[in-house]
Formats: sequence, C-alpha cells, structure tokens
Amino acid sequence: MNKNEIASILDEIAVLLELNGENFFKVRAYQSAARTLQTMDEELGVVIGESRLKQVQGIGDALSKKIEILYKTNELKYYNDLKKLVPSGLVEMLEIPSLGAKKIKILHSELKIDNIEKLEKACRAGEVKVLDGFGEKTEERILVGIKTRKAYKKRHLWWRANMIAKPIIEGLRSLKEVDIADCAGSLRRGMETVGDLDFIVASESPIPVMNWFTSRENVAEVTAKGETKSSVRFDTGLQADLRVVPFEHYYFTLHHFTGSKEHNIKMRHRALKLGFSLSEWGLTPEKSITEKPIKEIQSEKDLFEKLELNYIPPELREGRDEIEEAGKGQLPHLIEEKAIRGVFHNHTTASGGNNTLKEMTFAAESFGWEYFGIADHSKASFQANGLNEERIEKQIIEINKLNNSKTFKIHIFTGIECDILADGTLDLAPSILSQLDYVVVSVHSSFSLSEDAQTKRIIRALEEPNTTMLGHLTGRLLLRREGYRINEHKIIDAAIANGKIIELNASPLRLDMDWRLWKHAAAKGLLCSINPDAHNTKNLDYIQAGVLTARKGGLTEDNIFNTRSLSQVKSYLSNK
Ligand code: DGT
Ligand code: CA
Ligand code: CA
Ligand code: ZN
Repeated sequence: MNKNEIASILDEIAVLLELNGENFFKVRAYQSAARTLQTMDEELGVVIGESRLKQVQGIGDALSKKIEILYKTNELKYYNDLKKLVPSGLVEMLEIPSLGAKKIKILHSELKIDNIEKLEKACRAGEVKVLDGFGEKTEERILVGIKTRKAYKKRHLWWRANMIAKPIIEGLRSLKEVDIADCAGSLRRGMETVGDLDFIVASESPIPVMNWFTSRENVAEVTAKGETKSSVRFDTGLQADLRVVPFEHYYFTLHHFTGSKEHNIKMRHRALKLGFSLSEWGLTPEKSITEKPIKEIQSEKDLFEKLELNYIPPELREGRDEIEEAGKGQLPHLIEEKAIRGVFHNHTTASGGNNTLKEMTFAAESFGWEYFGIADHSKASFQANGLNEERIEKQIIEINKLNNSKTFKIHIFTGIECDILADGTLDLAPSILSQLDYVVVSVHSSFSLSEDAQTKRIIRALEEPNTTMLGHLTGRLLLRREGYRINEHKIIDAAIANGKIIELNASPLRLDMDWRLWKHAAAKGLLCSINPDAHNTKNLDYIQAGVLTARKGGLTEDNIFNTRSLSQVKSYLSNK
C-alpha cells in the first residue's frame, strides 16, 4: 500500500474508534499520523527500510508498527477487527454531510439508531431535534442529506431495480397509446447490479405516455421531459430513462439500448461485414443506394436473422463470444426456471431464519418442486444460533417424521450449512455429518486470510468426504462488502477433482459464484446448484435471480444439480 492509501485507512480507523466511543487522544493520534503520512516528503519504503518511521514526528511506536504492516501486507488485523465491531450502518451514516462521528454516537446511544433507514424515521417523527446539540435545523439538514445521498447512490441491486421496473413495464403495456413496451439495459441483461433503468416504448402518441411515466407516485424528480425521451429519479435514488419510438424502429431501439456497449460494437462490425449499417433506428445497406433500408422487423429475432445469427438472449449480450456462437448455431440452450425441481441451502427459525421448518416446506411446495433441502447454520456460527450435534439429531428426527407421515407431498432433505473453520477443517465431526443427506460448507469467519491460505482452507473443506457442495464462494455482499481473497480457479478445479458441487447463491445480495466464471467452469465439468439461501418463505423467490444469473453464466439444464429428479438426487447423495 502507498502512503495515501495507508493514510486513508488511518483516517477510517480514527472514525471507527470515535464511533466506538474511544477516547479523544487515541482518535487524534490516528488522524495526525494520517496527516503526517500525507505530507511526508520521503519515500515511505526508505523510511521503513532504515527503521526511522517511529522517530517521525506524530508517529509513535505502536502506530509505526501498524503502518509497516499495512505497507508490507496490505492489511491489518486491528483494522479488520474494528470494522467488525462497529455496525456498518453507523459508518454509512457518516456519508450524510451534517453528521459526524460525535452526533452519530449520540443517535446510537440515545435512540438506538444504527442505520440510515431508522435515522430517517426518527427525523420524520421529530425525535432527533429534541436531542442535545441537534435542533430543528440539524434535523432538516439530515433529512435533506438522506435524500441527496439516495439520489446519488450509484448502483442498485438487480432485485430492487426489478421491483421498481416491473410495475412500470406492466403499467406502460396497459396504456392504450402503447403498442409494445419493455425494459432494456443492464436490467434486461440480468446484471447483478443496475446503474439506471432504460424503458423502450413503441407508440404513435408519446405525450400521454410521457405524462403517465413522469407522474408515478414514487417519482421524486423529473429530470427531463420531451416527446422522444423523459428521465426521472425514483425515491430510492434509482434513475430511469423512457424512450418512445415509432413501431418500425422499436426492435432496433430495444436491441441498441439493451446493449451491452461491447455487444453493440461487435454487432455493428458484423453488420458492416455483411454490407449493412446497424443503428438504433434500423439496418441500412451500405453500398447500394437503390436498396431500401430494412425497417420493418417483427422481433429482435428478425434482427439477428438479418445478420445471419441465431437469437441471442439478452443475458448473453456482453460482447464475450455470443456473436461467434450465434453465427455457428452453437449458443447454449439456457436453463429456465421451470426446469428447477427443488432447492438446497435454506434456513429455518432454528438458525436465524424467520419461518419454521413446516412453514418453509409449505412455501416450497407451492413452487411445485419435488424436494426441499434444509441447511441451517452449524454451531460455530453462534451469532446465528447454529446447530450443535444434539439439535441436528433432533432436526433429523423431525424431518424424518414429516417425510414418513407424508405431511407434505414434497420430499425434505436433511442438510446443514457447516462452517469451514479457519484451518479448513469442518465445524462438525464426520459421525454427525454422515447422518445428514447432504452438507453445504461455507466460510463465515477469518475473512482476512491471505489469498493462498484462504484458497487452501476452502480446498481442504472440499476434500472432506462428507462435503456435498460449497456455499457462497467469495462471501461478497454486492455494493456492501468485497469477497474474501481466493484463487477461484484453483477452487473450481479442486471441486471438480473431488466431485463436489459449487452453489450459485441466489440471494440478490450475493449471486455468488459470479456469473463470469460459470461457463468455463461448467465446460470443465463443474456442477452447479442454484440455492436461494432463504431465511424466510419470501426469500424462496430468489430462485428467479439465481436462474437469471445462471443463464447469464451460459449454464444449461444439464449443468444444474437441482434440475435433477428426486430419484436422481437421492441416488447422487447416497453414492457420495
Ligand atoms: P447500467 O445502466 O450502468 O447498469 O448499464 P447499461 O448497460 O444499462 O448502460 P446504459 O444505461 O448507459 O445504456 C444502455 C445501453 O445503451 C447500453 O448497454 C448500450 C447502449 N449504449 C449506451 N451508450 C453507448 C455507446 O456509447 N455506444 C454503444 N455502442 N452503445 C451504447
Ligand atoms: Ca441502464
Ligand atoms: Ca440509461
Ligand atoms: Zn452462509
């Protein structure tokens, strides 16, 4: 790490210390060390090399050690531990201009506010202005700050963006002026996060369509309004463009704004090679002026056909190798949600979930699945009240009873999400794991191991005979937390070599393992399980995001474990 990077970590430590109620002098020591680093003329490496860092004015013994560690290893246990200690919502509150650590601490201790949502509620209820040192003006400024922050928050989870987009598409389609409407852009391509929404409409009378769009209840601001394009910002900060075009342009425009940019560039090249110019308006012959432009097409499929390509589903349009494959008729036949016959990795009230085993199973049955796997946490995940041996045995008995009594039509599999301990051994002994139908192994601790150690740790867990599949490969939380450092390729190879499955965790916050890795991994023989990681009955819907991400990864039904029938799964699990 260089001087500035280290300085910004020291500043962050100061903030965390302050939020954690540490004394003023300690906080200031970190701040002044950060300033010293930033203004230091000498090379940090030289100063460290000559062991002179602790002599620098403003950097003492303890701090110089921490700086050296950061310089050499790029990480610091003290910092990582501190981050875990302070609720992330408090740190997020610092992004509101009128709030510093001191005020946030008061809000936390007086009103138990630990995230921005609670803060907004408290301000609206007038609970903040009465606190010492706050007042009416401050409360107002906080509310404005929250609003602006929402507006400029850059990206949004696909799931949330889709929740906003869906009723708009339906609404647009129901307008009598609208011939046809869809959402384009990254949402349609099924990207894990979305920058903004792009709606495309075919209509001969754009004005009422624009009026409808800009007057939705959740529109916070109309940033542009015209006959061909309008833009709005919703109250969550998500922005959206709506483009209205005549029908003859519609599929060209839809294709163009679906993108991606890389896909579009390659498509334009292909068009040129075939003697056409492709744009958002249509396809025009390049050479002969006597030929009429091709305008009227009835679908995107027609557009691809004009370029001698098979239809490319939006999820694949990333400019990777989809155009070459479509030209050779070699596109994969992507998995569809109806091919899913059950799910593994679901939690119950036994370990941090909100619904009981029976409630979860009842909900799973309504999906029409043949089987349903329960995988509560294991004992090392004590924050989640993970199961010990005794509770696992009880749960097995409970599930066997439900299966035997045919309380449900769906078959319940007994599983566990077993913690991978820091050394790569499993949290539970083989004697108990072998009593379960399957075992998901996951990392929930020691996130800051080196890439090499973390990789070895996970591979060791994959080599355990009782392991069935690996949960959330990187542990990333989209837009919130980077994953732990690992060598994905080595882990994929180890999973294949040991005959283990890797899950595609379908939680919209995870979508882990990343779609970019699947195609190659599956070609090498990796089997995928799409797992909702449901903590309540509603979360089972996440299977939709999981299937979309699997499609984006180019996966087919054959690549997915949970498209297999109950009897196939039973025999797979009993042969392991
Ligand atoms: P986002 O909104 O950041 O999640 O990503 P997109 O893909 O939705 O990007 P956006 O909204 O900027 O534009 C939508 C599509 O429009 C994009 O995927 C491809 C097309 N497009 C936008 N700008 C360009 C460009 O400069 N060149 C080309 N070829 N296509 C573009
Ligand atoms: Ca977009
Ligand atoms: Ca856009
Ligand atoms: Zn987990």
